[in-house]
Amino acid sequence: MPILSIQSSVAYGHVGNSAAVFPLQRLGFEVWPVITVHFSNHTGYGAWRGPELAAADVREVVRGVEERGAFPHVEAVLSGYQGGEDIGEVVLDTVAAVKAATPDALYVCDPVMGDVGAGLYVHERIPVLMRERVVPAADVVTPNHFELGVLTHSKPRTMPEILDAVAAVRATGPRVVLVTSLVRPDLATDTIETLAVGPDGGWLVSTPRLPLHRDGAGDVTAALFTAHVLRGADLRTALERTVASVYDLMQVTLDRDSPELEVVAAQERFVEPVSRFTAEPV
Ligand code: PLP
Ligand code: PXL
Repeated sequence: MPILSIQSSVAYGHVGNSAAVFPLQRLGFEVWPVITVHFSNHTGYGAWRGPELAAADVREVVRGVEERGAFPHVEAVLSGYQGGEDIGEVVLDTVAAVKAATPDALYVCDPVMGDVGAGLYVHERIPVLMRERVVPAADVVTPNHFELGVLTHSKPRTMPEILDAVAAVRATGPRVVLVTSLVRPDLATDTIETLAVGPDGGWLVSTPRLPLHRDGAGDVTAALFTAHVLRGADLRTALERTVASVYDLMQVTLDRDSPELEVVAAQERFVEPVSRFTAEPV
């Protein structure tokens, strides 16, 4: 069943829907992309061209999809980079309408706001909306370490602090929290962790930190995690498969010395990752 994916689109490179749609399709999912911005490239370059879509335009596109009688078929709504400050309201209304048609539909919110390196890179009102309205409406949220701090007004560093912050997010609504790009000061700097916490507990995966950063890795992570959850994988398996594929994608990108995630070259790795990482309970 289809995934309605509300995210940015870029012509050059791979972030937002331009990172998420193809891996989902490669895994066999039908995807209906709704775009929130149409940029030349991601904002990490410091310069880009193209419009943020007006909320009214995004709403029109969603309405047209609904008018096809399609909402009863939607298996999940996935949202990412929002662009304008009022896109959050459109996402919330879309989720409500999809859930009215399909109560079991999943809402996966990637609360894209920034990262440890760049800081906050969205309009200043977005964190408030995300914290107070959007995240509470989600079934699954996928913040990175920095965004977990923004959502909880905290700077969690140690594992107990991180688990407290995750519990605080879960208390607002979401059943599952996936935290990406965890960097703990008490851990070797060449290690990166990914944490998944659900109703039955939490799992942590450690991987080597590859010497590159590429925007869009979080978007691919959220997409793959959504796919594995929809396929019925338990939390641990969904986490392990997601991390293995993203690690492979980073490795392929590094091998090719590419400025952008090599989502096409790495396509087999979404289906059959080469790496294997084992999650430990936390
Ligand atoms: N996720 C995984 C599983 C990784 O191995 C890496 C880099 O090695 C990243 C993400 C990249 O992290 P970031 O986007 O925080 O630089
Ligand atoms: O990867 C997050 C993201 C999504 N969409 C756009 C971006 C970024 C990060 O910079 O610029 C347009």
